[in-house]
Amino acid sequence: HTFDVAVVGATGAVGEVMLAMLAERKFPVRHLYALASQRSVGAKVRSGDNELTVLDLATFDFSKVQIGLFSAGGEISAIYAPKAAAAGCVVIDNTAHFRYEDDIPLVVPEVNPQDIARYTARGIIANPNCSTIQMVVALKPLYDAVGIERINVCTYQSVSGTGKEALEELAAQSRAVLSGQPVTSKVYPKPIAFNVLPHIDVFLENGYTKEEMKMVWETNKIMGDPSIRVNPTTARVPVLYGHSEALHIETREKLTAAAARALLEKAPGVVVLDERRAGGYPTAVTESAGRDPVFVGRIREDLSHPRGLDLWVVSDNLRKGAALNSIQIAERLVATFL
Ligand code: A2P
Ligand code: 11C
Repeated sequence: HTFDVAVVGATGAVGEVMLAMLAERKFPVRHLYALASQRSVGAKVRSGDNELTVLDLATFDFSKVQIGLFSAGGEISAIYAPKAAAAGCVVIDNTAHFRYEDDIPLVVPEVNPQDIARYTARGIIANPNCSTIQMVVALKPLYDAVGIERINVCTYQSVSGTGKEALEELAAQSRAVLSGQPVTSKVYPKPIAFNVLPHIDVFLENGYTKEEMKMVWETNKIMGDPSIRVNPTTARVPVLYGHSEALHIETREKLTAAAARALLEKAPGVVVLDERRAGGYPTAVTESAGRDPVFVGRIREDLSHPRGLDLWVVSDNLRKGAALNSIQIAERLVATFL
């Protein structure tokens, strides 16, 4: 059985990885359509050995496909995802637009695969935010064992989370700094090269940013437990690919670092790298960029809390944080429902 698939936002940072990973994972594709804005019509993109010509999203007939992988921004999904669903295409949407609606499942296959079945309500499945995905993959085995009351998390997020323009801005600013030229910022409000910005997405009334509140809302929804309290600070760092996170959690029952390590070592999608020596931990550049797992290190008991545990969690935001998670949802969808 094979499927016709459209990638919406095929020229973008996530879309390119979606095309590559469909080929890499041998997803059973019959016809693959690369869609983007009118600006890109006629451009060439690759999926494995195949070269595809980009088509205009605005005039595409979604009755030609059974699956649509959307990653062209929330405003595009708002318009085109319902149209595609009405034409009989199941949409897997990588934007925030539908995530918080009750009748839209929000899925991380390692955590709540059962929710995929609820796609029938609207024909849309939402893919969570990258920083949430890697956090819940790492926390699910600990949650199942001892419960989690509270999560304090600080993120160190790469610029590819913003998109292609941000990758170019970091490169251009880095060159400018190193050659003594003036630095100009367009994508971010302050320079990102050699800097850290405590700001991702827009500011909300409660003083948190939307990226931070995504981590709260999405964790509660994916874990199916509104009692987990989540307190995030999200920061942008001058890294190209891969988000890092320092998690400080309070479990319901005491869990030792050794027990947590044993649980994480057999958890799906997780690789533990925790050697308590120089370099014995995962980083975005050396372990995670271009690879699939959620890497976990620095596992230790919190000195300041009797049921506290600390973890360092790193994953490629374009892969497990976006394209890979969407394709894993699609793999389960076709295996069970289509
Ligand atoms: P395009 O390259 O034609 O602008 P990124 O997240 O890396 O910035 O990429 C955004 C993706 O969303 C690109 O593929 C971009 O296509 C696509 N996109 C942006 N605006 C539209 C639009 N109005 N219609 C279709 N695709 C769009
Ligand atoms: C970032 N997390 O790193 C964002 C990108 O809600 O899907 C993904 C935004 C989203 O900038």
